[in-house]
Amino acid sequence: MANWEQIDTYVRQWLKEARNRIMESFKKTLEVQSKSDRNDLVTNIDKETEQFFVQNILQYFPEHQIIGEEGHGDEIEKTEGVLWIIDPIDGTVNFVHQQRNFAISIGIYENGVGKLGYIYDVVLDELYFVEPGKGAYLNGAPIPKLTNTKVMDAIIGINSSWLISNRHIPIENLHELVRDSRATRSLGAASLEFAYVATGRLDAYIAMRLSPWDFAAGRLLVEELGGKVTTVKGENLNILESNTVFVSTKCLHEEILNQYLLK
Ligand code: 2AM
Ligand code: CA
Repeated sequence: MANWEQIDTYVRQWLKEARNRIMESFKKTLEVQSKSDRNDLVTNIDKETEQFFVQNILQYFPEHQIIGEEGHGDEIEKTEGVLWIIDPIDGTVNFVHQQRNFAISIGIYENGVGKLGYIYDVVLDELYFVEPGKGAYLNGAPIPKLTNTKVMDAIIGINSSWLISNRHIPIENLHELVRDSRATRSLGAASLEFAYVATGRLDAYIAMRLSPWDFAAGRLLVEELGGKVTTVKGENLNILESNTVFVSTKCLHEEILNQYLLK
């Protein structure tokens, strides 16, 4: 049986250490490379931060499995045992261009069930933490349950590039949603957009392509607070695959799904 209290203590310690390293890195020159396309960036700090977590986890918990964005565990196909899903820097474009609005995201699952979730806004030193069934916290203070709202009063998180074209939802439907809502915002770091829905700063978040490390922690956080997390077609997310993602408070989820996304 995993000792979740002990794991939690270590994760918090490692997050602080990773923060110190990342803040120090601002004084040095970053090595930036492209991955799948020229706007899909990775830096030496993404890679070093992933390595830092992997080495620490395996030192104390050699039997645990780890999937990291920068390549660790990309062969993993099963959710048996304890599985860590890590994005060492979520929002790398923001990290490189803005030196803010990025986070470390860690979701820990046991046999496919979410056990602990961490989204750490490194620069603001804000830690969103969830232990499903036991509560969700921002820097130790309980986060209140989500309250519902209607589209006309809602702020929708969506990257405007999905309004130009996407393979999943007719763009006219998205244009209508944008027109009917109060406002749209795009932060450029999926885990923080989940955290924004969790804390009521956004009412919904829509993305057409997120990987497990982008949502592993965020979905646990939003679900704990009474929100709903599905694909843009309303289906369950597969934790080992890339998915479209639609995050929202419960009633708004139904309204957006029925009136816009599935119309
Ligand atoms: P990243 O910075 O860790 O790559 C940007 O809108 C958000 O989407 C970020 O959270 C970013 O994570 C994620 N993202 C960017 N490109 C992606 C891709 N090709 N697949 C999945 N997620 C991606
Ligand atoms: Ca990343």
